[in-house]
Amino acid sequence: MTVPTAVTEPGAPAPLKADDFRSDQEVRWCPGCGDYAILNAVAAVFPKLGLKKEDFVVVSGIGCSSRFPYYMDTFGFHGIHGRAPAIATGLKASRPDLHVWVVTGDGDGLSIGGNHLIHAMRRNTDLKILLFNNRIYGLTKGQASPTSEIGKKTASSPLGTVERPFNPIALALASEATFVARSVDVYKDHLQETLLRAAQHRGSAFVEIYQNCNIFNDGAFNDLTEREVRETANLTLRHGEPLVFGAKNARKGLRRRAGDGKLEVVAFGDGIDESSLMKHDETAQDPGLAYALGHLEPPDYPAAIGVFRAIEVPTFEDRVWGQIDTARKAKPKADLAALLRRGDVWQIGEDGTIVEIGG
Ligand SMILES: Cc1ncc(C[n+]2csc(CCOP(=O)(O)OP(=O)(O)O)c2C)c(N)n1
Ligand code: SF4
Repeated sequence: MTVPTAVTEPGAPAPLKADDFRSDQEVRWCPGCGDYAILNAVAAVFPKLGLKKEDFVVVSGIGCSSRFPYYMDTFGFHGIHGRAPAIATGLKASRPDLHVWVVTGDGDGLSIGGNHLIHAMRRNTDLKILLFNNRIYGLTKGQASPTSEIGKKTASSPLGTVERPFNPIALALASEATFVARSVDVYKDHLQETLLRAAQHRGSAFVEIYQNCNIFNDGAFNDLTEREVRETANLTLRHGEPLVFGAKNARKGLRRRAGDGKLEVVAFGDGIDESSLMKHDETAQDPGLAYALGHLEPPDYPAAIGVFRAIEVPTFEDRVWGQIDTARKAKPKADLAALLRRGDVWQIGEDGTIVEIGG
């Protein structure tokens, strides 16, 4: 049940590098797809964990993003649509020593797989769950997904979608994930930092990654990522620090509005400085502020990126193995074969005869 330890013993093999985690498979994503940047970030983070390649398993569902396990030189499992969390939960429960990562898309994880995803997080299974959010179904050529905005015209919504989108951060918080974060495919350093934090967390670590699908939803995150707007459109969350954003000479921040308590943007000056702003507390037991931060978006607010929540509670597999240990101690001589044969059990012989072997 222990997490594998770093390879530090004398005579241990040389530390691994990002390239050691890349497989020899031809990468089949469209040129320019944001998935490449995420693959590079994951390959850069894995060696930092000091584990062996065979300690990692990457589990996916179906979608462009779910091709991920082929491109990593680790163990991997390309599952069926939406079922990566279920497969990963079974694996982690039976082999808690493995470092299990789930790669899923907004369609895979939030539509057909929504139920599986929320329960993996509710249980606090020690999984690192990366949700590639391109707000579209990429693999099936551009249908609306559960994160597509209202009015989005797609192959499946020619007049514009009429459905309200999911907010993945809110969903993860409501499911009681113990680590909830958001990053962006093109924010190389931020993405790596966030993935490393997720990797080091014990429990369900959910990371939403805004990912550009340049073929079917190009520019979906331009209002954050374009150079001219980056400084004002992004609020980077830092534990214990005030919620500040904006250009150096035009700093702004967030505070609670008197009266209704809603988050409001205030500009520095006229008595307003860092001390008048709210501070970010990723360890808060009450996820209320994290929930509000997860909903902020341009143009009225900056979009929050970083770690919204990081709390420690026992993991699913710790509880499962704790219970197994208790049961084993209570009945050290339990006989599984006898248990299975208890009651009315028959064996059918090759000649068709039935012999009663239980009861
Ligand atoms: C049971 C089942 N239903 C539907 C499909 C068709 N299908 C394949 S991938 C996909 C959605 C993929 O979208 P997303 O998870 O957002 O991944 P992306 O391709 O954008 O990375 C769908 C609906 C399927 N493969 N299996
Ligand atoms: S269709 Fe979109 S998500 Fe899929 S590989 Fe191409 S660019 Fe990437």
